[in-house]
Amino acid sequence: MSEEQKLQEFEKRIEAGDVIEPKDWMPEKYRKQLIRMMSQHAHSEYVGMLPEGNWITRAPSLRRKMTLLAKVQDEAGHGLYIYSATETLGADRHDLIQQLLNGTAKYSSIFNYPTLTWADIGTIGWLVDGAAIVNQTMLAKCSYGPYSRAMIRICKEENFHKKQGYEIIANLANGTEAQKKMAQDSINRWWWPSLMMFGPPDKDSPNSAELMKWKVKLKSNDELRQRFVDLTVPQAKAVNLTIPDPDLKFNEKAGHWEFGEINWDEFWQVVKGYGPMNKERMKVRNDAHDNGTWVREAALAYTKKREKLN
Ligand code: BYC
Repeated sequence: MSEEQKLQEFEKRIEAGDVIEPKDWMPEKYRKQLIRMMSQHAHSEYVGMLPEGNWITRAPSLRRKMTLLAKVQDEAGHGLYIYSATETLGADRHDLIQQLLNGTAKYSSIFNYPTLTWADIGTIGWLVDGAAIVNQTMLAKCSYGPYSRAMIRICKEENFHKKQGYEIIANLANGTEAQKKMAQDSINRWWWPSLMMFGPPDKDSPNSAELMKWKVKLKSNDELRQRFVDLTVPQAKAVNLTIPDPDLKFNEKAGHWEFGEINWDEFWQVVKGYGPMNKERMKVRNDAHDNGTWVREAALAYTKKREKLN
């Protein structure tokens, strides 16, 4: 079969809703797109541990500390599933991690903002995990089997993350004046960056057309962003918190919440490495990697010894 015929067969399978598995033929561009997107996703899970991780020692109760610890561990697990899934495409996990550490790989813009108060931990669970669920529920139906299966498990865990975050925010919103203020301030800072998580507007998204053609993405960046806004506005109202957008209004006819202009200059600045915390995040991730050298060496020595004994 010629390459052209293989491509036609592949596209027929995609059209029919087939799931593509690692040993199936796939166009090189499909493989490359998946490695790009999945590795950025895995890096986001890894770097995403940092803003919350620095609150583990400052959680306000033992219950909150245990929950946060479990959540941060879950994020590490998500990174590992997705790095494993990239290996089914022939990527080398060490190369990918090296790209993250040397600053040549992208990860989600959202993790370059600081966690200034305890309320930020609630807001991350509610808004950031909430946005991730909207995106990943779609990806759980994507055309590549290992990625879609990883997403099913990840979404289950993210749902728990979102609930714990919303519970923190609801408690603060029902608390003292100072607690309410802290919750509102946190939403004011995280709302717009959460909308940016879905990526640039469709008209400026170079990868979307190809990803949608191959059913890696089933919905566009703007469609998912709108769904997130529609789901989240009533949740904010339920706890009497205000979304920091004077242009927010419900369009009865369309059945959607219309929202204001996103600051795309800020988004691109953050993506290019000039966000409030980019440098700090990369330093901490590199330090953690360096400090873990002895663990990797010990694990390798142990494996080699066991291989000799067997
Ligand atoms: N941040 O053509 P586009 C979590 C880049 S972690 C940075 O629309 P695409 C959690 C994009 O990569 C879950 N970069 O791209 C963890 C592209 O650059 P390149 C995070 C962004 O791929 C811990 C360029 O802009 N979720 O939940 O079609 C604690 C043009 O964009 C961003 C995922 O990773 C961004 N926000 O669509 C708590 C989901 N947006 O590569 C929670 C998986 C865009 O061409 N990823 N860029 O140089 C996706 O669904 C898609 O990759 C995106 C972007 C929707 C993000």
